[in-house]
Amino acid sequence: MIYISRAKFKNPSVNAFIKQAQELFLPDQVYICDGSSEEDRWLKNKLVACGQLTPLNPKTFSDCFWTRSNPNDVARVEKFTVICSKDPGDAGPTNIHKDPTEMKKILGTLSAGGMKGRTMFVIPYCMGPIASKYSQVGVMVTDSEYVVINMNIMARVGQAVLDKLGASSDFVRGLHSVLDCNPERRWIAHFPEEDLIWSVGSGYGGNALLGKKCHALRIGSTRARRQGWMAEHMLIIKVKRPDGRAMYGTAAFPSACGKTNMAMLIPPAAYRQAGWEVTTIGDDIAWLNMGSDGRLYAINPEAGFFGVMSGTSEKTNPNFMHAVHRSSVLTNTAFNPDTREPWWEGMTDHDVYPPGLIDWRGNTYEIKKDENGKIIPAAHPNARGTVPAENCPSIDPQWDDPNGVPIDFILFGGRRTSGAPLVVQGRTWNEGVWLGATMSSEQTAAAEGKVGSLRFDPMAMLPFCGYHICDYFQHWLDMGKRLGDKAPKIFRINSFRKRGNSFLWPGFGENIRVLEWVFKRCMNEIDATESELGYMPRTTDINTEDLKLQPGVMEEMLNLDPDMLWDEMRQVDAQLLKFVSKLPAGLKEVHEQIKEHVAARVA
Ligand code: GTP
Ligand code: SPV
Ligand code: MN
Repeated sequence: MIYISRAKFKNPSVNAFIKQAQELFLPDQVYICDGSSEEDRWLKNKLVACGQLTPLNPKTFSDCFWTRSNPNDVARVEKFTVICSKDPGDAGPTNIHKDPTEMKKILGTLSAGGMKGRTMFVIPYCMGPIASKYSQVGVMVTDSEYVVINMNIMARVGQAVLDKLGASSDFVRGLHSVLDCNPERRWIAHFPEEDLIWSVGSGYGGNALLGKKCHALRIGSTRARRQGWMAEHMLIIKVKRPDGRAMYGTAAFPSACGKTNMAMLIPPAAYRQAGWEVTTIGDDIAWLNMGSDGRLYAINPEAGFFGVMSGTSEKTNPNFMHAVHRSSVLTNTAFNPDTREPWWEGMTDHDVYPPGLIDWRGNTYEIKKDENGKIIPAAHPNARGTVPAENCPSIDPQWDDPNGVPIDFILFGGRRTSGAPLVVQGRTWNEGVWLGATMSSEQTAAAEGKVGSLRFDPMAMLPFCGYHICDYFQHWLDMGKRLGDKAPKIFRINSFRKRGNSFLWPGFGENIRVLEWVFKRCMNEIDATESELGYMPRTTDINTEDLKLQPGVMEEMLNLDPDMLWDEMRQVDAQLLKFVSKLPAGLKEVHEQIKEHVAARVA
């Protein structure tokens, strides 16, 4: 056995963990990462040499690489993502629970000798700025060089982390092996009582970059509840107004519903010229702690973005487009061998497939249609770019402030083609919690003009809450009580309402117009009308100048159709019924009140 440690540390708990992992996986080599750029370079060269990474055109994509994952391994797998708490009741109705002892037996058998002939990399990482008291250290082992180079972008990695940890045993342990990348031997298992993650059989995204969803959200949320803070699936932004005032806010939208885009929002020209500015603190995860002044402070636990490439263009998200051209890793996009550049659907206005294009599976692309007549894309729809946060032109100077930024507003939102209004504000914290707890999102195939079958995704945390969802709701209510009148204001927004096949709201940069109203509400500068769901703008309260909206569009986006609302209430009822044995009284009370108001309107 060869043991290489570039990092220097004296920590018996880390050593014990490495020894345990080594005895389990039986690698030929153990390599402890120091996170240096030389080490990163060496690993990338190694992957280029074996054909796993393709260097991109250095003139246009400097120090960037293209790679493809196993075609059976392209996204998070919720079916095999499990919470192994001792008591099944602690995982609750929204998680798949496995008995910890049994799961360890299964994983132990699968993992035994799984790294024979390979190197086991040990990655000491820190979620959050090294200097922040809110940050957390993790130590993960992996047999994937791809995971190491991605973790180097997504988290703070290496010597500085070990220095921060010192001799402490307080770190999240992560065991990861791709094994033979077999979907039938794939588990993403969490042991919240031991701060342990054990992931096998996948090498992609949230399944494998253990700092992200596994640590920062699933394990993180259980720690947050115990310790009185919040771990959320939220972007973090700063919004600056022409009068120089600034606000910080967070927004929770389900996966692929616009967080990265809003995090990097560029206001339209007239707004920019007037002095509006949005800067980015985070695009996917927020850790929220109560500061000594009683306000809620957010840090971004990540150091990079793992953003969806499909649909990303100079038009929709110029900031991310710019950021991805330097020191990034592109996974499962297509590749243009002529220009040596990556390619994906929606990169330009109209998809013009370059000749000789290599698709995400590594084959020469041919335009083919599926059984519904839809073009089979060349880039995988979940193709992602791993990008250092500091690449982003809109990155806020305070994005890595150890104290975090004080939060004024929280947005919830999903993809709703009908029914859900452009924006509504909870009258109280608890009503805001209800807006988040009952939020839902539609699949794009939802029937036009009808309330489709809604997929509920409370606070966009359905796949990420590591404990009983009702305890999570209660934790939200408790946080509100502690924050009192210093609590952020809560809103629910929807940029995806449609008429026929087209979106009613232009979204993207134009969402600044909604943020403008949110800003005014937080500053107590504008009153609102009251609806069954909460405070809403009058149709003239949202600035639509230069938008050329069709007549009646704002009315439509702010209209709550009573029948649709009632239908939604019944679906919310059915949803909450699943949690009935443990639904917090505070939430139930709000729900009954809102339902009563809706019922009165329908009657
Ligand atoms: P995860 O990284 O999976 O958590 O996703 P995300 O929430 O960061 O979503 P992202 O910003 O990557 O957006 C996903 C898709 O929604 C992309 O195809 C975007 O082009 C599209 N999208 C984002 N914002 C808007 C919007 O305001 N309006 C419309 N119509 N589409 C949007
Ligand atoms: C999400 O699915 O919400 C993501 C991508 O941000 S992953 O890192 O794979 O979870
Ligand atoms: Mn996400």
